[in-house]
Amino acid sequence: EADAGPLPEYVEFKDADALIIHSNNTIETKRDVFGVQPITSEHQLYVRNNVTPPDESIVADRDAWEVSIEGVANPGSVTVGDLKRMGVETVAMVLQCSGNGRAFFEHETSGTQWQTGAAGCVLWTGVPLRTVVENMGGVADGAQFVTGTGGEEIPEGPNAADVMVERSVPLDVLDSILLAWDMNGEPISLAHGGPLRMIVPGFTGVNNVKYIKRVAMTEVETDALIQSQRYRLVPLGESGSPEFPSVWQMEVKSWITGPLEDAASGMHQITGLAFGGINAIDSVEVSLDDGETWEDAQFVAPDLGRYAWRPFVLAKDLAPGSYRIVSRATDSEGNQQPEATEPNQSGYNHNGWRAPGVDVTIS
Ligand code: MSS
Repeated sequence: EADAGPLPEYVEFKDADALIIHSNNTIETKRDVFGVQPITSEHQLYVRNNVTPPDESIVADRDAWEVSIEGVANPGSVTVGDLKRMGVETVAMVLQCSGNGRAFFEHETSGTQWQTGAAGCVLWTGVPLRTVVENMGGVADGAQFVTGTGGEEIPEGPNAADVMVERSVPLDVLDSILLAWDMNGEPISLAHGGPLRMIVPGFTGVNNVKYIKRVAMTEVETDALIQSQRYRLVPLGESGSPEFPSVWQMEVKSWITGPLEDAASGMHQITGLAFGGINAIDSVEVSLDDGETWEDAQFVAPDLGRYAWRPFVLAKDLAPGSYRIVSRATDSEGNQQPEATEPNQSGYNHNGWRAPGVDVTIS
């Protein structure tokens, strides 16, 4: 584990004690920090940037930020100020990096060895993209994807597509997408994509493009490297290419948040978090013997909607001994976390229940 601090300047406002700093642009929330919190504070939320974020000056006059809307009958630019007059909605959503849990795969993976903390559940407020598109005459004929472009300054030239953050998601999720300006009721910080971010509920982190400057309904997926070769479920030993599935929808997942350390015998509340990803969460079980026997856990916070996570508890009177505590969630479609996740080259979409288990000795 990396030491706390110093935090890079653009995330200086964060709580260093709550975070594992892997690098300047990969910062994870410590496992014990989550507890049973239904919403993750911005001070504790993980950060991941693929390229250097834009200058702080882009959040100086937020309402003036422009986003170009293309692939509609009447394309054009709109400002955040314009968007705020079109409509507003709020969604509670798990924001989770595609690589969260990479450290739990058995094969060697390059990339940040995230454990459980490249995830958080936050509230996004913004206008539904559907409303914006209807205001501009509707989706252009033939469109099949929503393609969002990040606002980083990318030097033009033949290599631009190798570094730019541009992601395409299927057009059939258009109705759930937001163009958001607030996170947890505050203007989105630069670190998390202010002044405007494209939010695709139920899709992994990378699809939620920060400082969005262009949204296009496109016939094909972008050829940016981050879409065409990276963030794909590539079989071991192969290299990234558009023939392999894109990392899009998140799957059902849960993990234990406590106890994480040895403790004295007696009454304990086993705690954790569970979410369904693209589907709602239905239920979660806990095992104290590495999956031999399971008991139903109980949700302890209101249901904040299909895309949110739900904290759970299981009260146990623990006698002295060794325990391996694991959790296994089921979504509203009956999908259950697998024991282990099928390996993929870059270690994306980990949701196996066994590997994130916690060893605790009770004395
Ligand atoms: N966006 C942009 N513009 N840029 C970058 O870099 N990254 C991604 C997303 N978006 C980016 C963007 C990723 S990759 C992630 S995870 C996310 O974001 C994160 O978020 P936060 O807010 O937490 O930082 Mo992985 O799948």
